Amino acid sequence: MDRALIRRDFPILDQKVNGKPLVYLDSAATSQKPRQVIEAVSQYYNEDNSNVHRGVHTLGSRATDAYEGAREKVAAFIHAPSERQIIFTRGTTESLNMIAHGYARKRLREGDEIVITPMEHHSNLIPWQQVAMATGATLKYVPMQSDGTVSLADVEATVTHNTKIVSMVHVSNVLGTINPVKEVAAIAHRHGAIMVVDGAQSVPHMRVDVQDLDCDFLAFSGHKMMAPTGIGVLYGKREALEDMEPVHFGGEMIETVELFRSTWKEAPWRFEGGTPIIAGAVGLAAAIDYLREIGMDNVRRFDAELTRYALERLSAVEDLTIYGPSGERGGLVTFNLKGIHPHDVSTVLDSEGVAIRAGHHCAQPLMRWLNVAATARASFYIYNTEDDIDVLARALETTKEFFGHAIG
Ligand code: 7TS
Repeated sequence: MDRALIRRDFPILDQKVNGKPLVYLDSAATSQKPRQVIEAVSQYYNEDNSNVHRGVHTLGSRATDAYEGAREKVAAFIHAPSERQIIFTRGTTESLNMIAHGYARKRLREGDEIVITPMEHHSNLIPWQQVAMATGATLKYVPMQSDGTVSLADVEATVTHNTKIVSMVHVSNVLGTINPVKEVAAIAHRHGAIMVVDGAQSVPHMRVDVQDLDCDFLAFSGHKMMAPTGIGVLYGKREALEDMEPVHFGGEMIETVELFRSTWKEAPWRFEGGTPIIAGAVGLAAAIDYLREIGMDNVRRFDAELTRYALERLSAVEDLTIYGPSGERGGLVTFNLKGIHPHDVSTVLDSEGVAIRAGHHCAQPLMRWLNVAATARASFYIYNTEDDIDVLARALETTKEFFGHAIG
């Protein structure tokens, strides 16, 4: 596979920003979309658009086939035993909230424990805070090692027989840490707890096999894996889905409705109240086709190679601190330039055409753990090249010159 060829599939990358060729290094926030995905969505609206499940007309069945076909594609992509275990949601945040409010809130009692880590995105933290407050359960944190990893010994020491839920990010959106979620799931299960995996940064970038991980729930977003915004996935084991209540009530999810009570369809449809995100699912199916064509092992290799190159190149920039583990990590590099606020770094980089993200990255407890107010982050995907990293490194030197007085 040739990165230059892949890049040509992404029309948005072929533009100048502030007079400079665009270098897009913010894929952890959202990825760009290849024309194959844009065309699939456009074709759906041009030729097949209709509501699903209720139509007896031709367009209605075409839309239903496209939507349910996307579900099968997602199931195969993460190796789910059945497409009935795939619930379409708006994204990782909604998926995690559905677990917290549809599953955990009903089942947890005072004295029960929910175990997470300090590196969680707010989406895998605030829903658990809410559940803990509503049920009297306790929120516990597995401590982190100084390099931003989690040790299995610490997981063993934190999880007890009172633990009902362990929820962990697979790949950290700030540190790039790849957590051993398969081993953590085994520990959780030994204590009778379920394992929830936040796959927002892993599913787009590596092969994720839910049966191999043996997780009970997996949440991820389409927009970080080349699909449109507004579509996401919640995978659940059959038993876990049986134990989960819907959180969205209304059309589409019902079996029979009487004046004072109603019954629900079976999973996954009982969890998809209202007209679903049909065009989003069509786009997600096209994105999966695109990723499978490249091969997830190749995607992972590209990320790893580029990250190695970026770490090497950025280590050579004086006064730059890089956060996160030095070994195996996801496709991103988070850093700070001494004496310069990351928002200022990002502003100067933008004037050079380089798009990175600055801020707390929806991980304020992690910022406190790192003892910083904010960081800058460059994140990669298969359309990035070593040239992009070289432009970033040069633009960081320009930033230092610009703020020379600040470093002094
Ligand atoms: N979990 C992780 C690990 C994430 O990185 C994100 C989004 C989410 C959950 C939430 O996903 P959403 O699609 O529901 O918003 N992360 C980022 C980021 O790092 N910068 O912008 C969004």
